[in-house]
Amino acid sequence: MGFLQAAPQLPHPWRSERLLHALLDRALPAARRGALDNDLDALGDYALTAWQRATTTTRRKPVLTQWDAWGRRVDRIELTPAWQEGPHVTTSHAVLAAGHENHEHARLEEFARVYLYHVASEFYTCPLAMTDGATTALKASGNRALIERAVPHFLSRDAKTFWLSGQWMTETHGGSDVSHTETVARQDADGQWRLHGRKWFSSAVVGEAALALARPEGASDGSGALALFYVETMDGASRKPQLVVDRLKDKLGTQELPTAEIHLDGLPAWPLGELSNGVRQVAPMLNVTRTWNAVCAIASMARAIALARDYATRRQAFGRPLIEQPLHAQTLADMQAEFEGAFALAFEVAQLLGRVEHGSAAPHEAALLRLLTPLAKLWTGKLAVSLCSEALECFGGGGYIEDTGLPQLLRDAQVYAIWEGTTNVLSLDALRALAGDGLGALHTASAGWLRDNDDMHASGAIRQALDACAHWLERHGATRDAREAGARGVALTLARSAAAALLARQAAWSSQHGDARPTAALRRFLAHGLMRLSVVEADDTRQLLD
Ligand code: MFK
Repeated sequence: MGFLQAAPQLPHPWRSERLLHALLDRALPAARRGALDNDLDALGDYALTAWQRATTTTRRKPVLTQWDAWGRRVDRIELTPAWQEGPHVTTSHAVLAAGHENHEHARLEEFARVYLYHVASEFYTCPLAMTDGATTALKASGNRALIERAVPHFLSRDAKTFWLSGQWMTETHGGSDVSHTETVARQDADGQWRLHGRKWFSSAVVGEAALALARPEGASDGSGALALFYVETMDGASRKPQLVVDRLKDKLGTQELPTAEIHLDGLPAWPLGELSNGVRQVAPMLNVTRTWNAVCAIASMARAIALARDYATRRQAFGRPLIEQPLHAQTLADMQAEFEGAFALAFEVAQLLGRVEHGSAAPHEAALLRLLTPLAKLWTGKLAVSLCSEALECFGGGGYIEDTGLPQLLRDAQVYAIWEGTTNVLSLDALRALAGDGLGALHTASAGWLRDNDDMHASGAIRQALDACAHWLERHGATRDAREAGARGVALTLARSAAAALLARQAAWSSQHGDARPTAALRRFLAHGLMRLSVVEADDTRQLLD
């Protein structure tokens, strides 16, 4: 046999994870930091084993069986091994429970686990995100009866009592604009609400509960008239007959995740609060799932870069390993710098969420969280696609071959920019946040993040980008079309500016601890530029689309 290329080896996802170690060392009190180690190490072991399994076994997809041999409707869904393990892994590592503990670092400790578990979970993290979001929305609703009934299950540390929750918003009319929601809530004579309608993307159909938007019978059109309901899907071991699984979606990626089209045929439901303003009531859930989206996006980037880096040490071309080829090394370092910025922003959102929920945030931090959540989601979603694509290219033809396990990274990454709101919808959400005090909060926060770093070039570039955004908003603020047309440019510029300031904070801390790599990441990130503002020329846009 001739030459055989050595396959890439995944380094231990926790022990080799420099950024997460440094972040936790900087952000957590020593006792809390020490207590996390075993848990994160075990999750790293799980992730490593899952990668080895994925590259040595045939990939499976979930299978829906709608009818049994005797003609009974059963809607049974067989899951992949990682999904079958999901409840045990989640509860034994207290992934969700950690995030709802009563201290300001709870969310950071939760998302450190999510980051390590995500890729191995085969997107079991999707329903976990929604369960976390449902918990948050229920708590925000103040509905004691529903909180007492559902939250102990959602936060259970025992797989036997653990429940997953879905988030049923999207219908055939669309997922971004829910104002045409057709699902109707009718009240029985005995006062029980029941949902009738069709939900078009249900990613937690194997779960035990869901939060669903529906229009109370007789309510007016539009999204303001929608109400938010809590439903349960199971009757003991069987799915309730009023919930029918029509089919599983055939998706580009996330193929282990059984996303379903479903019918609700009188499913019992309980309103969370008032019988309108359901979008406002579900917003806490959206913001939590968007944080998950950002953290999961950086987890995918980390995996792609780890494999590409390892391969670059094993693969020889033109007489030396790829890692010693200047242009290949340059490409990998560019990816690393962008990833470090995205990592810093996603985890800052996680930390802020924890502080705001715990009541220990500084006065500007609620507005900051409101702005950084869509920014982190939209930027990391896009970046995951481009970095995973670039990583595949690092393997040449091997990156295009299914059983290397690599193409799946790119297919899966595409989802981050779509679900929980597309890049454009999130850019418009950032405008909502900027209509409040988002920009002022970001100015205040950036000044704090830059305080310990004396890199005048970095602070100058960040201030210049923030001022350019403020100026752009002043100039286009009064014209809705112009403001919306340029929203993505503003959002990306703000995301990059925030990331650069966060990198500067980490660089200052790491330098004091003898590590110059974050400073190199900051320099490289700044060299890629912060400014992404759009030129808004409505006439050109019209002509180009004619
Ligand atoms: C592995 C990773 C895990 C990720 C989890 C994956 C789960 C995947 C499954 C899904 O994708 S589920 C579907 C997710 N769907 C979306 O994310 C919806 C995308 N569309 C939007 O976000 C639209 O902007 C929105 C539906 C919110 C538009 O609705 P409206 O009713 O036209 O919005 P409007 O009138 O601007 O806002 C209504 C209220 O909500 C306002 O408050 P007020 O009534 O007090 O004025 C808004 O300020 C508030 N609001 C909207 N978005 C908010 C928010 N408040 C806080 N945070 C937000 N993000």
